[in-house]
Amino acid sequence: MTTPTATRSAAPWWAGAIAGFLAAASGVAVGTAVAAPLQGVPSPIESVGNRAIDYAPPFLKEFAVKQFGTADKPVLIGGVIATLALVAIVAGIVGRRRPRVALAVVAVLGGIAIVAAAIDRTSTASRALTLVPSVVTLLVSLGSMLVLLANLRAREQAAADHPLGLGRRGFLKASLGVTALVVIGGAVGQVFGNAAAAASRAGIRLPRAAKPASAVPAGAQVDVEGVSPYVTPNRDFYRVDTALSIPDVPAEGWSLRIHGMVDKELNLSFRDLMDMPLEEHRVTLTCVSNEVGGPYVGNALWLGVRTATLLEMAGVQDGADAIKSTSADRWTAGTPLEAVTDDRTSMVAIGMNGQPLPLAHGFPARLVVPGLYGFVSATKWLTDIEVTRFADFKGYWTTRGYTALAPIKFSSRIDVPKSFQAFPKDSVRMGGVAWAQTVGIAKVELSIDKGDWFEAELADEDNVETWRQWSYQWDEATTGIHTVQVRATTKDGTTQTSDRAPIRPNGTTGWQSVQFRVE
Ligand SMILES: Nc1nc2c(c(=O)[nH]1)N[C@H]1C(S)=C(S)[C@@H](COP(=O)(O)O)O[C@H]1N2
Ligand SMILES: [Mo]
Repeated sequence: MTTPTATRSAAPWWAGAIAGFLAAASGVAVGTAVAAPLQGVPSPIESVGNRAIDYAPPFLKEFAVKQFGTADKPVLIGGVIATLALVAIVAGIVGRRRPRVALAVVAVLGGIAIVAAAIDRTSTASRALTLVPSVVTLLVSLGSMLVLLANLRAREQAAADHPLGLGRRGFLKASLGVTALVVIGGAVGQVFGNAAAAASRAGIRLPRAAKPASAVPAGAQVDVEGVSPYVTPNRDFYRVDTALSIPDVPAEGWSLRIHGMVDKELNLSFRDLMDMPLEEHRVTLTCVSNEVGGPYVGNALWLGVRTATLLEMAGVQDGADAIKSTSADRWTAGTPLEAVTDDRTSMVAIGMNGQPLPLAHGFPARLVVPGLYGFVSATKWLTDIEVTRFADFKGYWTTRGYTALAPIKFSSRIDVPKSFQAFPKDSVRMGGVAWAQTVGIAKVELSIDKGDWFEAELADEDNVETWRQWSYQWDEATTGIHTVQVRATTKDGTTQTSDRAPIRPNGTTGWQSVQFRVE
């Protein structure tokens, strides 16, 4: 026989690619749909992403935060999906001739999802329930791959050889069927989410503070367009955490356990907290990942109970030097006992700028500790405080190349000018913020074109736990391109160093400089 068909050519590669893609997509879509209504159960893609976050080397995390900022999460999810799609497509192409190889690849991918789910710290449901979506994903993907490949091969061999082969048009029909699975699964997955926490939050009316905050001093906000608002609105407040999907924690059923080296263990409900003497304080939070001049700093009005009050109720025993706080998604931070019991206003906060905490900022409750970077203090979705010793544990980031103790390095920022902003010659107005939480800012200095340092005008101080604004009007401005640099001095007389320190292990230092134009 010399006819070309004698080579028994397989189905075209693109048909195999479609089969592989659809097999993976159907499994993921159905698995996601199954996970969606199960409260506290991450979807398979999220579980794989969560594992990637925890195992990623610190430099990769720094790269991601720097390159993508708060968009690092969608980028990670996109990466997981793209990798999965690529592997599945190749498996489908190979599967035209060697279906067993394709099925084995699907089994391995599904296995990875199952293992990721089994060790996903962020799940707040039982282990068994947490495994359901990934097992479903595996089974649906295997089934889809089997049906699609059988129909591809049915084109070249007698359909009767294949119990799953539906004939010549079988592949098209099967593809359409699997596509329907993908669409329906995807749609169901979208509908649910943080439904329980959102509903809970909507139903909460915060009580008034027994000790309300003083009014913001009228002169705390400088009158320079483009400078950050003195109090950061919730929607603009920076967000940094390891949570791919925001933990869904309704206030009802939530409790805060305070235990460890205490005389009396406490278990407090959200009601219990609301019924305690609440205080209100403005505190500026800062992330260790903030580059000099960066955006990961924000100032809010927090409503909550002093941690000192709670720890006094529990009775701290001798020998303790730390608290280990844990979130609903099992993230941890270690904070010096001193910082949560001395006279700074550390609190378990339930309100932010007059509202219940936004879901992304820790609803129903979080820690706020003035003067310490968020990774050693600001636990969101807080569920557990253990009084303990630093010698006996390490917080999440401390096991990943960051220090155990991390006071905020004081800093200053230029908000105006933005890079290459143009000013008319007769109104060169600059401004920004400086912070030295728990110490206070004494002075902000500027240098233009590397000239002598001179003092900017300081806005009124609110309290030493918040940032302070500054402004400067350059009256002798000359046309052309200029550079402005900023540095702050604290009330205890230390001036910002020009030495550049990287983010890891405990925060950046250096002077910010910005180029601008005068016309
Ligand atoms: N549960 C949990 N809490 C967390 C984190 C986290 O990853 N998980 N990140 C911390 C870090 S690094 C910072 S800087 C602050 C940021 O708080 P924000 O997102 O409300 O600004 O939250 C802290 N609390
Ligand atoms: Mo952070």
